[in-house]
Amino acid sequence: MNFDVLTLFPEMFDSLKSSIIGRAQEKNLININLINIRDFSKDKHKKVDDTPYGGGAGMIMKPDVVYDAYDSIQDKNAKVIYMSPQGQKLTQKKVCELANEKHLIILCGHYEGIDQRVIDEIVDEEISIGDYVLTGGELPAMVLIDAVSRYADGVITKESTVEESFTNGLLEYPQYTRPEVFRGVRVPEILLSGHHENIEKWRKEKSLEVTKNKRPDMLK
Ligand code: 4GY
Repeated sequence: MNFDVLTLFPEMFDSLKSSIIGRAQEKNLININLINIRDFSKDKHKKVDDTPYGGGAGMIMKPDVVYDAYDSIQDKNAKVIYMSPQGQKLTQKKVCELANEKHLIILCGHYEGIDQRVIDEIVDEEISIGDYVLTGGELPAMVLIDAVSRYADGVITKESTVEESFTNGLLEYPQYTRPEVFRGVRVPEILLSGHHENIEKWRKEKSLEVTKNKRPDMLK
């Protein structure tokens, strides 16, 4: 799985060096290539934005600079995704679909956004991580990379992607580890029984109960 990220703030992606995604990169299970859009400014002041035609607040990212950054990527078959609150909502189903792509290019806007002409020219899909407005597309891009990378071979166990919440339409059952008694509360006795069938039955019941209580909308 290959990700190219077009951004004005590549340093924001440093957190992907940590934990599971960091390890996945070290093992070459995924590849994340950060492209600084500012490197493609032709201007001596490295200008990447300008005031909006028609007036209004803030700055708009220039289409020529964004296009040249995109054009520096050779693969014209890669899917180009623009992170925006106007996009289709990201779901586990969408994550799973994107995981089947070999190469994703993720475009991150900042300020008041990007000139519409370059969006229309290069973007295949607009994706939103939720109905709220952020200062840029970088955090959403990291959310997408994290969620999609979990499906790349070897990043996590197959069981973890198959048994998790949303995949089976239910929330996860509660989990416990040592000690057996914590602040006077015992671990559910059945989990200590070693009776795998009963444990599986209990977990299914708990999944259903948790979903009923926390996300009744998921059962409708
Ligand atoms: N929500 N889901 C989101 C966002 C910030 C100005 C366009 C979101 O995906 N992206 O809030 N993005 C804006 C900032 C340019 C993107």
